[in-house]
This record gives sequence, C-alpha cells and structure tokens, in this order.
Amino acid sequence: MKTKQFFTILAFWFTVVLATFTLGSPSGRVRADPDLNTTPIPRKDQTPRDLPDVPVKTERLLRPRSEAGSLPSTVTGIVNGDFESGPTGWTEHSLQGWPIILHQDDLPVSPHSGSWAAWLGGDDNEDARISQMVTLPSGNPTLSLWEWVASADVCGYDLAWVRINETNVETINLCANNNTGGWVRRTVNLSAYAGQTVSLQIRVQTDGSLNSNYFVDDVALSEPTGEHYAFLPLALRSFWAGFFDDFSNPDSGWGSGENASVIYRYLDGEYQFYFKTVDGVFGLTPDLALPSDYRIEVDARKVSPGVCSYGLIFGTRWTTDSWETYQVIIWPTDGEFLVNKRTLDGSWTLIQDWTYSSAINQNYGTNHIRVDRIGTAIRIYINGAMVANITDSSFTGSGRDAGLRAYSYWDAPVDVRFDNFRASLP
Ligand SMILES: [Ca+2]
Ligand SMILES: [Ca+2]
Ligand SMILES: [Ca+2]
Repeated sequence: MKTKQFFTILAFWFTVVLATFTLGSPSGRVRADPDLNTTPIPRKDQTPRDLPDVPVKTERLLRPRSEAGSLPSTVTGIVNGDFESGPTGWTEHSLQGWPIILHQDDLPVSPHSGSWAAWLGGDDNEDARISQMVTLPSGNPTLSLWEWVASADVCGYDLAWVRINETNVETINLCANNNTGGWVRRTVNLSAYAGQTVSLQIRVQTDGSLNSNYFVDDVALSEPTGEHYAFLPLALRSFWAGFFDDFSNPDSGWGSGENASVIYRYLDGEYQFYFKTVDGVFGLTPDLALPSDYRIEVDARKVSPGVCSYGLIFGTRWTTDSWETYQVIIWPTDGEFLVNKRTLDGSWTLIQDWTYSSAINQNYGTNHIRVDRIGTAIRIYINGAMVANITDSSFTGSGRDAGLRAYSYWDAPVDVRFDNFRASLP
C-alpha cells in the first residue's frame, strides 16, 4: 500500500536526518542548507539601513560642488537615472545651496542602487530640484523611481512633486505618517505626455520647522507591464507601494536559470521550481525593501508526483556573506506546516514544528499562504484560516525581503508552482 510505503520511507529518512543533522536541524524534514540555494541566487546588492533619526543636512556637505552635468545632444530616455555618474545628465537647484546628488559617504541612508542617490530636503525653507529633458516613449510611458521618505513634520507643510513641464503630476506629502522606513517603488503614469520631449523634474519644498527628507534613486521609464505592481490607495496609512506579481510577464524581474538541483523559471503564468534531484532546496526573493509591518501572500501547489514542501521566506536580510530569515513551509502530502528561522551563523531554530491543519489542501491542491508580520507578531494564514499566532522578536524593522521557498526530498523530480505573490500592508 502506498501509505505504508510512505511511512516506511519516512521513518528511514528521519533516522538519516536525525543522525546527520543533530546540530541545528530545524526539524526532521528541513535540511540544514548552508546557503539559500546550492548556487548564488538573485538577491539584494545591499540592504537599506534603518534611519536612526530624521537626518538633517550638515556642513559636511558644504564642499565644492561637482561640475553641473550636461545633457546629451540627443535627448532620449533618462540619463543617469541611478545617479551612479554623479550629477551628470541632471540639473540641480537648491535654494539653501546644498548639493543634491550625493555619494553614499554623504548620505544618511544607503543608496537603493550602487553608491549614489539624490537627497532633497533635509533643511528648513528649502526648495530643491533635480531635472532633465526626457523624450518619452509612445504608448503608455510610466515613470518609476525608488523613494525613501523620512520626516518629522505633520502632513501638509513639506511636499515633494514629480513635475512635467513645470506642472505637478504627482504630489508626495512629506510627513511622519508617510515615512517609508526604507526604499519603496513609486510609479507615475505619463501617458498624457507620450511621445513628447519634456522637462522632468523632482522637487521638494519645506517650511520653516520640523525637518523632512526625500531620497530618490533609480529613476527610469518603462512601459507598464500589466498587474505587476499594484498600489495601495492613498487613504491607507502609508505611501508604501505594495508589490504584486501574477507571473504573466516573464520580464517582471524574478530571473530564471538552472543549477545542479533545480530549474527555476516563469512557466505558463506561474513561477516554477522544478527539482531534478533529491534533497534539493531553493529560494528566490524579488528585491523588496519591506516596511516593518507587512503582509506576504502566495498561491503554491505541486503539479507532479513526488514529496516536496513549499512556502514563503520573510523577514529576510542579506549581509555580504550570510543571510537570516523566517520561513513557513507546507507539507502537502499530509497537510502539515512548519515555521522556523535561520540566523546569520547558519543555524536554524524551530518555531513551530510540523502541525496538521485541516485548512491545508493536500497533495495537488493549491494553498494560499499568507504571513502577517505586525511588530513582534507573526500570524500565519492558510487558505484564509489563521493556523499560527506566534510572537518572535527577531528580524524586526524595515528594509527586509521576502520570497518563494521549496524543498525536494527522497523521490525527486518534483514540480512546484507559485502564483500571485503579493506584498502589502497588513
Ligand atoms: Ca544609485
Ligand atoms: Ca517642515
Ligand atoms: Ca498567474
């Protein structure tokens, strides 16, 4: 009988694992992998630091300004949108005389990309602008940028704008209620200017008290690609732009490839981990910088015979040589789930051992897995039912990542699929 064979194999495997991973194995079923995967995976180049306080520009920045950038003779797209060439391509203006496009040595936050970013504000009675001429594509051009709001003010006094031809097309209220606590992505629909050569400007004005800062990096133009970025209504308590991917566009940024253990790729509107070998493990993150409280959701299923587990990693942080994370994984073969965490020293700690839940759709059923991280609370929902309410004070704060996770065991190959990955406010 299939069931009996399964438990025989399970018992054998437990014995092997317990013998091999007595130290630090999170459970009988999760291998203590030294790396997230057997080969390096796409991940953040750097993790934004938490802002210790709302920064104020200091005299340290009063150094001779770099030569003002010059525009290329043929205007097209955005020049130096990641600021890695310093001010090249941009015209800067600061009423208070501050340089705006700065190297990380002069920034109170890590740039979103590379070593340079723009810092507007940071002083009272400031009017700061960066601008350049841009030729917008035809169709439905969208401006995208990464922003970090850090303000000590109440809403309505310090403002940022995206401006086209001196007209405000997007207004950002710089106030403590809208602090992002890290880099978040913003998009602005510029369809009204499709095909035109326009002046693109990012501007900040502050009043006479209570400091506000607006950091910007990676300004880019793109055609919208469907539902890949969903934005929360401004009525919500943060401007943090959530993240959503239904994997219908293979260029939405997750990448794809193959190593000795796994093929990972977009496939038919889903994201596939195809494990070729036994005891494979794989994870993938979409380079998020989450606020301190967040919700992560995904639909996951297996579509082939074979034992596997799948789920989410969250609270993930990378250092140059290690990483830390929580994970929740489902064991679809018999409807159980597990929660554990990995610390930078590589050890795993069990938080909740394999627990049966009738909420889990077994075998080939799709499971909607949701994690709410609120303060030190971790609430796990499967198919809408809360299956765990945990308090754990590790891995708090903003700027963390989340992503997909799956394991194969003793009978690979096994084919795992993910869909509708979403990050939002809880
Ligand atoms: Ca940059
Ligand atoms: Ca102010
Ligand atoms: Ca899909």
